Amino acid sequence: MKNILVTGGAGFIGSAFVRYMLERYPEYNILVYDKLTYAGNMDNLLPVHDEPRFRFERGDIADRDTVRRVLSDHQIDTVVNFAAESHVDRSILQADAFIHTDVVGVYLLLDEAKAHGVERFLHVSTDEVYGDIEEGKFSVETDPFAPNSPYAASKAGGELMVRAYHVTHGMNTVITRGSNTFGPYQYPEKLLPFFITEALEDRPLPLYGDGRQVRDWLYVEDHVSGIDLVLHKGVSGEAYNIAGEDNRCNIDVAHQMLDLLGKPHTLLKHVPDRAGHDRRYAMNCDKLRALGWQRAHHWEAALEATVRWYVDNAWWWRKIKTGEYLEYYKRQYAARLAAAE
Ligand code: NAD
Ligand code: TDX
Repeated sequence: MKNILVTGGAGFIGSAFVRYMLERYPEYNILVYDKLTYAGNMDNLLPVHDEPRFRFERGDIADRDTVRRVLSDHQIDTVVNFAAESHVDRSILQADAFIHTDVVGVYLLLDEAKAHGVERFLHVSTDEVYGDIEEGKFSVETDPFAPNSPYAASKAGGELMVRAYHVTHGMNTVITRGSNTFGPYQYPEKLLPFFITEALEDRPLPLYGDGRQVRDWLYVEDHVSGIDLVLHKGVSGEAYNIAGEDNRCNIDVAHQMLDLLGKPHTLLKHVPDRAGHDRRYAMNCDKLRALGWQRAHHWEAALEATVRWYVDNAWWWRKIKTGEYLEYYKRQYAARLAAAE
């Protein structure tokens, strides 16, 4: 392993992975290949911009010719695929881009990686492929898929193609299924960065339904250390859950965040629920632990560090909250907030 292609490396988790890998492995070269959609942001890569082992090419994983050229020009031996449309609410509004990237794009990237003779292909997936998990149960890697949102279904489709290329073509693949990730540089449409940045401006925080939906919260640095371990030690053809094992409901998370900011809980508004909203995600992570992983960050400290980062880096999110973001905000929240209880 020497020349690693990181697709989607200008996004939230991909950029954290790039920063981590360049620091941890002085012998690796990293090429980020990213379409720079609304979620891709070169500011996320500013900390590594001057690093000679870092390169960037703009492109779409569903553009076969460019993928082929990039694999060859940069003598890529390893692919780590983060590229995705990643927001459930957007997939409910319109799913075309999800099928394009998370299904067709994954197929084309895999197919070109096979043709080029890539030695290792890691695909980043999600706990959402398991669907809604009843109280007391924790998903294991062999559980059946039951995706409920168009986003989750597109991720499940991409994953199944990775599996098929392993079984049919003998490709050396591994898959990670991460849980709800939070931390610095997360696009402010996801719950925590959205609520933190809105609260900083004393704006209402739209909590879907009763706010008692449970998510398994994972700090971004623990997510990328899990991916690193699976990349190096995961068994070919296998999938690995990466879970924070911090199962908390949205309303409690929101209250804790507001307390850290010193903002009133009255900013929270119960709004009409997300369609098809999964009530609970929860995963068992013993398989990854058996490879030697353990999380380094605990909830309280990680939440505090995250809140502090958005307070200190308003330059980063203020630039984003313009143009397309405001259009999306209006489509997603205007009617909901008008109907708030
Ligand atoms: P993100 O939306 O912040 O970033 C996605 C990146 O992919 C962006 O830089 C975007 O420009 C790029 N991209 C999108 N379409 C592309 C295409 N067709 N070709 C090339 N690049 C493209 O997403 P994220 O939160 O960093 O998630 C990264 C991966 O992790 C995704 O595969 C997601 O499904 C998965 N995941 C995310 C979470 C989470 O909580 N955020 C949890 C588990 C798994
Ligand atoms: O405005 C909101 N109000 C609200 O109540 C938003 C944006 C979210 N929520 C709720 C919905 C969920 O129960 O908060 C919870 C978290 O929502 P998101 O941040 O949208 O994440 P989720 O839908 O759980 O999916 C996330 O985890 C799995 C990531 O976005 C996915 O990319 C990942 O695969």
